Amino acid sequence: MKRRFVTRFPGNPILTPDDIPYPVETVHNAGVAKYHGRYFMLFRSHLDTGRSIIGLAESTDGFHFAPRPKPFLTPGRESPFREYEEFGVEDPRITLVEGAYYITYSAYSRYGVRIALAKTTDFESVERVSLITQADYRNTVLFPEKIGGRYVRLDRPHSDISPWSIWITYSPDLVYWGDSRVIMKPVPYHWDEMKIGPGAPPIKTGKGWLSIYHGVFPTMDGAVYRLGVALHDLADPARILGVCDRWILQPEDPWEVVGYVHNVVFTCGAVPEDDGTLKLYWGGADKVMCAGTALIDELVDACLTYSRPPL
Ligand code: M1P
Repeated sequence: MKRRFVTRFPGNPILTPDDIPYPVETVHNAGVAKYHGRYFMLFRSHLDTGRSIIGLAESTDGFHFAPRPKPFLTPGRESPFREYEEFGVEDPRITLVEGAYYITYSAYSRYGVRIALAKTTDFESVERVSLITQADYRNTVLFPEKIGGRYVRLDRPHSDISPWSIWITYSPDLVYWGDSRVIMKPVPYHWDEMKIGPGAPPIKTGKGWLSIYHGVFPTMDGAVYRLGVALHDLADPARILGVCDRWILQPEDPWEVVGYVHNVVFTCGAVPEDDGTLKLYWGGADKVMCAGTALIDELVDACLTYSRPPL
C-alpha cells in the first residue's frame, strides 16, 4: 500500500486550456488565495508564441473555478517592467500581507529571469510594486507577516556550482531585500537531488511554518518533479526544524504524467482551512490545474518524523 499525504480531488483536472475563454495552450502553476469566502486563482498560461501570461479564475468551493473573460496580468508596458517582462510572466504566488494580496511572479526577458512583485486588494485591478531580485532567480514566496521586524521571503537562485537550493532573504519594506542565506539544499540520491524550489507561500501552524516545495530527480526518461514539505521555526524561519525525506505528491494521474512537460507536479499555492485541512493546488505536466486536500497536522508531523538535515 502506498503512503498518501494528499487526496486528489476526484474531478481533476479542475481547469484545462479548453475552459479558458481566450486562446491558451496551458493552464498551470497557479497561486490561490481566499478572499471574502471566495477562492481566487491566478494561473499561468502559455500562448502559442511560447510566452506566458497570467489569468484569473474564481470559485466558491475551491474546486470548481470559473475563469474571467480576460487575462489578469500580461507583460508590463511601463518601464522598468516593460524591459524585464518582454518574454512573459510566469508562476504567480499570492500572499496576504497586511490587508493586501501580494503576487510574486517570474519576469522573463532577454536579460534572464527575475522576480517581480505586484499587489491587488480586490482581484479586479493589479498594481506593480517592484522588481525584487536580480536575474537568475525563480520560485519566490513571501511569508504572510513580518518576523523579527522584517518581511521575509524564500527564493531559489540559480548557480553553476551548487545544486539549486532554497535561500531566505529579508526586507524592511518589501522592495529592498538582503541578508540572504542558503537554508536548504538537495541531497544526493534522494527524490529531490537535482534541484529544489519553494512552492506555496509558507503556512503558519502551531509547530512552525509549513513550506511545500518542489524537488526534481533526474532519470533516463527526463526529470521528475515532485512535492515535499519542510517546517521552519516560527520566530527564526532560517532555522529548519525538519525536512520530510519522503515526497508528498508525485505525478501519477495521466494529465500529470503526459502534457506540455511530462512528469511534473508543481505547486504555487495552498489554502489552509479552519478545520485543519489544506487545499493544495498544482499544475499537472505544465498543462492543466489539479487540486487535492491534506491534513495540515499530518504534513507537519511528517516533517518531524521523517526528518533529514536541511543542508
Ligand atoms: O517544467 C517544470 C517547471 O520548470 C521550471 O521550474 P524550476 O525552476 O524549478 O526548474 C519552471 O519553468 C516551472 O514553471 C515549470 O513548471
